[in-house]
Amino acid sequence: MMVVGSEWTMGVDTSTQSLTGIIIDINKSEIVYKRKINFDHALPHYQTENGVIYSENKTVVHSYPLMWVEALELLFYEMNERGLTLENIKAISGSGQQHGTVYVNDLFEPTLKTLKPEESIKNQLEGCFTRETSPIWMDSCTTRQCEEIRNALGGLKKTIKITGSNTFERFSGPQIRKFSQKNPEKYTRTARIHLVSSFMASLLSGTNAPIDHGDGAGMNLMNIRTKEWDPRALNATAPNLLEKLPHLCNSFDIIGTISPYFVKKYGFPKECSIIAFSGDNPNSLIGTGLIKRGRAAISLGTSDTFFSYLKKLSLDFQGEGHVFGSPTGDYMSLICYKNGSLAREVIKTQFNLDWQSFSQILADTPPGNHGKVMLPYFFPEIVPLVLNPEVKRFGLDPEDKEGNVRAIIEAQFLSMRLHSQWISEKPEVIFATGSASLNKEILQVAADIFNVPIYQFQITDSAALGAALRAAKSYSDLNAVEISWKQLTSKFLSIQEKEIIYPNETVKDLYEDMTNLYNACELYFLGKDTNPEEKRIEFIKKYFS
Ligand code: XUL
Repeated sequence: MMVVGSEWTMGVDTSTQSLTGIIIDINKSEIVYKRKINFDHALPHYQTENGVIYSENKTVVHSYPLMWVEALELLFYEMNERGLTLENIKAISGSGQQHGTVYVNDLFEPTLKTLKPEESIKNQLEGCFTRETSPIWMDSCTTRQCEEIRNALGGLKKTIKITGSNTFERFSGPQIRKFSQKNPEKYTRTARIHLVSSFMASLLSGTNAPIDHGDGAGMNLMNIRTKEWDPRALNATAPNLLEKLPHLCNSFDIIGTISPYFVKKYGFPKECSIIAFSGDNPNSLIGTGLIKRGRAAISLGTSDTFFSYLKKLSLDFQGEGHVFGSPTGDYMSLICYKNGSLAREVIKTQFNLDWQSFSQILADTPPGNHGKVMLPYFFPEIVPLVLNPEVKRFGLDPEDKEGNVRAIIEAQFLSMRLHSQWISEKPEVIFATGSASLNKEILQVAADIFNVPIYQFQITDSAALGAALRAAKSYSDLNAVEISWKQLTSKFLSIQEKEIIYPNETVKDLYEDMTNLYNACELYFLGKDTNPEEKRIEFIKKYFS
């Protein structure tokens, strides 16, 4: 193919706290532009707290679809202001926080098709929603609906076999069911129910966009084997649901070209391809180069996730983990924690620390924390399921600054190690992404607990980068330029590698024992086992006396 001018692709990630755009030059293998728009700061009129709005008891957690729309336009406006040649952008893909649902009426699509460049999209879309706010992944108010759907599908095992996951409070199916039960009239008027990813893709393509298999798997509605909507799951969820859902598609499908609105208003080329958007975790799989066995990633963001590439479908019948589609067309496993960065922030703020002093404490305190253990349920937790948040400390004074800092970080990775044991493909290396992955001392704790090397990247926005790489792959395929996932990701990721953090072999046994101790504390908290105090004393005797 003859190369005329620069060839750029773009990834846009609509996450919980911000919207990030990354542009890559696919011939020069470099990042041309990166910008993060923080919702609280850039769009204060929505009055969000860390990008969301909480109900009083924190079980209902929503956000504003129009805020995401405004952030997207702000991103493009700034790109124009910076003098970027948007004509070079040949393809765009995107990423969205998973599970969140957007409810639009029958005006949505006709409005998208006729957007006027002299007005903002936000103003033009104002009358197009049947629900002004969207329940997002942090919402945990659908326990009843989870139970109802699970029972209708024949119980836990069957639900997992059909949809790839147990029913979870944040998953789209239970959320849709609750909306249809509480607001039947609004539900009836809903013409389409989008995920955050397909909603954002709809804006760019100017039409109701499909849902890809990666994000579709996080709904309890898609059959994980056939990758089609499962009629049993749809019937168990809400009436006439099939007609309200977008089509399903491959993550690598080109779903159209960019809507004329963006061509006229910002100068995108009219042939710019829009590639199916996907969830942030499937995008991060590509953005961290997880395209072969033996590799896993931890993403330390608003949510902490642990995920890995799966060549073959492998399900967690304990019901804690999930299997989603991978953008390569295979599968990925994932476990997700709500007590990620927001929980770390609580401890940091409580002791008036900055990240530097927080890290220094981690460097100065011993692995094993003198046997002090914390179960860090500052917010409702997903793994294990804790709906009524409570922080439980074992041998740990709430005022002990050093002890609490080390305890929260150890707890987060001990829990990941413990609850990822169902994943058949064991990691030999772990890639770290998300804002907290900048913190080397946090990663050292992870390396020691998992006893594997951790790779730190310079770009911590793996979801946006993954989307830009996915756009590059589909664009190359379209132009018959052969490039494998491996070639593509290594071109961009090898230059991003910052540091490898090696595990300290002398604490291997200590963390083996501490994982068992943590398990005992957790089981006790959940009412499934006796008080772990004796085990804790034994642990202290073995390692600290
Ligand atoms: C994954 C999950 C979160 C969101 C937000 O199941 O709920 O990771 O995707 O990042």
